Amino acid sequence: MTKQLINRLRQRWSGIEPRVDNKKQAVTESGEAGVTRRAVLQSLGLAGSAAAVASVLPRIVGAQGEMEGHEVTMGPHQMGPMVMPMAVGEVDHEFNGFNPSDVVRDFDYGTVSVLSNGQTLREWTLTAEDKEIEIVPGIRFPAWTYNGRIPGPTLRATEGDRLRIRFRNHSSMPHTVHFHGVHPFEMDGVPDAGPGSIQPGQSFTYEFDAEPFGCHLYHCHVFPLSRHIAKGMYGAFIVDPKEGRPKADHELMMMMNGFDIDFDNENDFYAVNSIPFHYQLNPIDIKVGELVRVYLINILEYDQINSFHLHANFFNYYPTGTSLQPTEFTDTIAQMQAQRGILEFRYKYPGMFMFHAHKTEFAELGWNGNFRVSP
Ligand SMILES: [Cu+2]
Repeated sequence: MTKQLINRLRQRWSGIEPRVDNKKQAVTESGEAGVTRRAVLQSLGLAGSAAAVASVLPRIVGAQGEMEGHEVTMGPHQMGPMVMPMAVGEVDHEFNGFNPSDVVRDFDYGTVSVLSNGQTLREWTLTAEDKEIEIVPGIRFPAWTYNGRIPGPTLRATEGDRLRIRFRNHSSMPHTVHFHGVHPFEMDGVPDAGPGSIQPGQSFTYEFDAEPFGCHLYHCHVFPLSRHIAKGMYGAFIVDPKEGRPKADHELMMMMNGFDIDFDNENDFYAVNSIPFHYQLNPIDIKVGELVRVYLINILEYDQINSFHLHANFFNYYPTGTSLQPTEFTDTIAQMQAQRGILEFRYKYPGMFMFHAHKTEFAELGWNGNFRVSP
């Protein structure tokens, strides 16, 4: 159905022919689901509004569509024909207040002090805010955020640290912060624990010790949970082992997510760190032989499973990051929602290497990036 929407809008405003055959399209268009989506779009003023959608859809071009009488789309690097579609143009990162090229390397260690018992204390402030985010050029999504960004700040600590997270709700809706990890009941951040849902204008300070070490996450746990997560209320929570991990040349946080821009409980775009195609348009620079460590988390709502595939390479995989020994040496892993893990790899050859969901529909709708490996 996502493709139907994209195809219909592509056809209406860009003149590009649909990617599916007419017979199949006719059948699906008469289906209930297609009607529903169209009705929703019309109710949102999108279906007939050139302003809202025309400005973006022509920029979403597909290799397959382009090959039906046009040249194959090339990536910005011009290293060869792209086998995935790509977005042309950038979103307004300044308007959004965050750029995925920064988010991927942005680890927030908090304000650090030492308690009288010698324990390290880390303090953060998380503020819930309603905010519009430009997801693809021309389409702004009415998001709910932590600190005005999606994902929220990547909170990073060491096992055994005391964590103090002041949560302020400046949003129009009740929210919480639910951490994955070990903590007392009243710190669980669900509506029936401790302070419960934090109402607009209220605040609460969550405090607990960081355990166990691993690659974790936090998210709002107010119901309807799917809506609170799909609107953008989540972030990474990384706990390093006391003895640390081997020094890596690059540490990257990748949160696999998506956006349901017409609120029909189906995703319309997919991404790592929120902006579809961002790392395809802005490759991540690494060098041959360097150790790359990726903290990978799937927060995707509505779809049952997500995946990560690395081109021309294999990686060691540490599920949930809770062991220093990898369990798998592979080039593709799958994660359900909230499943996460750590990937480690080095590139043997220079070049432009893709990484993407191996649920290829997700890749075609934005979850696609590149590592630019230099000698
Ligand atoms: Cu919420």
